[in-house]
Amino acid sequence: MHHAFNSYEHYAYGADELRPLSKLPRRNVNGAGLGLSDFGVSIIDAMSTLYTLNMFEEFDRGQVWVEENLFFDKRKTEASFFEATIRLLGGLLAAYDLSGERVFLDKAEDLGSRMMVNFLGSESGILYPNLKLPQGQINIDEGDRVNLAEVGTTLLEFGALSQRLGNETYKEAAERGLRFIHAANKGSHEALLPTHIFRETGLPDSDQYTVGAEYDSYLEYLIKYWIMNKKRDDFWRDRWVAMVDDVLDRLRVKGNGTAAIAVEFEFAGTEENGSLSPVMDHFACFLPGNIALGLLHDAVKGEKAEEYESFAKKMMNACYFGLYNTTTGLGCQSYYYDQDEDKIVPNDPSYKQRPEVIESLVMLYRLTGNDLYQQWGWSIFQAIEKYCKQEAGYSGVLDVTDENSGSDDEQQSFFLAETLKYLYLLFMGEDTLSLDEWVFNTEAHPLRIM
Ligand code: DMJ
Repeated sequence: MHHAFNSYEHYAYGADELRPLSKLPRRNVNGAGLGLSDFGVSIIDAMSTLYTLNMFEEFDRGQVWVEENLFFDKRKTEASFFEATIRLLGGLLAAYDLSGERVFLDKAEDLGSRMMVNFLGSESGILYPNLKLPQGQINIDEGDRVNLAEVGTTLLEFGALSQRLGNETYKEAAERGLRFIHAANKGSHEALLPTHIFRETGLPDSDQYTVGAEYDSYLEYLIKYWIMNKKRDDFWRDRWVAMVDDVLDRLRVKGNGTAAIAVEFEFAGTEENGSLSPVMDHFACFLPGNIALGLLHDAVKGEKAEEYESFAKKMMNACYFGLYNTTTGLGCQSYYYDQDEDKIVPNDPSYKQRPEVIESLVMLYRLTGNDLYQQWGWSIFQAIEKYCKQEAGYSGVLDVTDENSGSDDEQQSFFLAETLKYLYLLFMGEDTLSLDEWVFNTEAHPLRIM
């Protein structure tokens, strides 16, 4: 973290990210759709990790930067609502919860209140995903089609904002669209929705089902929101259980434990046009950890809990061995499991510093105490040291199957927020950001359970 963040401070402070090879600032974070331009994303995303790792000098400099430079009424560009929520709003709220410094809550309130227009513009309450700051307008030409990760990843941040401000408006806005989606699809026998729905009706507009990209954090937040609200509203837990059940029924792909993966493994594939294809992307690997988190909080009990735990462990195998069993020991972005040949074929061989596998290792380690999960995390860390470390910071690599494929010249802000934080947590005792007291948003920003 010292090497990554101090390099960013030296070469790119205030820009969204560092280009570690070029030693230049990267001015635009390309997340889902539109980027976040010059919001100092790496600073805000790093704050909760800096605090957790006792890097208080860097944290204090970050606070000064936020006080002096972060103004949401001055930006001219559009931003992604999703990225602004998870990186900026989540980062500010976590910095507030950890440090108690009021400026972070004030900035979160300023941002959150400007984002409200994206909820209020639609009759269903399902949000418009393109954020315009500072004009505060929705783009009514965006079209009527939205993906569930974008519309469903709001509960924790807007819920937390409401709790801290004592103002229900934010939480109600976040809940309204999701309750609408549920009501609109109630007659359907399946809880798992496709990746896309219509904003005005909440009904499906796709026949693609996945727990990976475009869906992931919608599912992730249901159980986390239940936990964040001290398990008082079972609606959210019940939605999560119904969806996980559907994943196990419909998307489960079983491997027989030979060839590339020498252990029993299972994963959630992708269904399109009614047929299941055994493709696993890195995003989907949040799920073993998310299930482990639900189990740590007794979201299900008895036989169902046993079934969930067994699936989570086998999916962890599929994530670690399927993605990370490579020449470099770095994880590819996605793979295809050739069931006939019983072999793993990387689909996209790039390594993008993603956190999901390490996040799940932390949760499974906390659930089981099995230090195998630490060993896997340690070997990922060593591969990062060997292949990603540059003179300035850390980059991704172009091809994990080739030791000499070269760097992508990007140090992702989520590498600071998530990948390094989860690696650290994997080797700390369970009292460090205890899961009884904290819930992590999808960018690994810890929010205090209040
Ligand atoms: C992060 O911004 C978040 O984890 C998000 O949920 C998915 N994409 C990246 C990391 O892969």
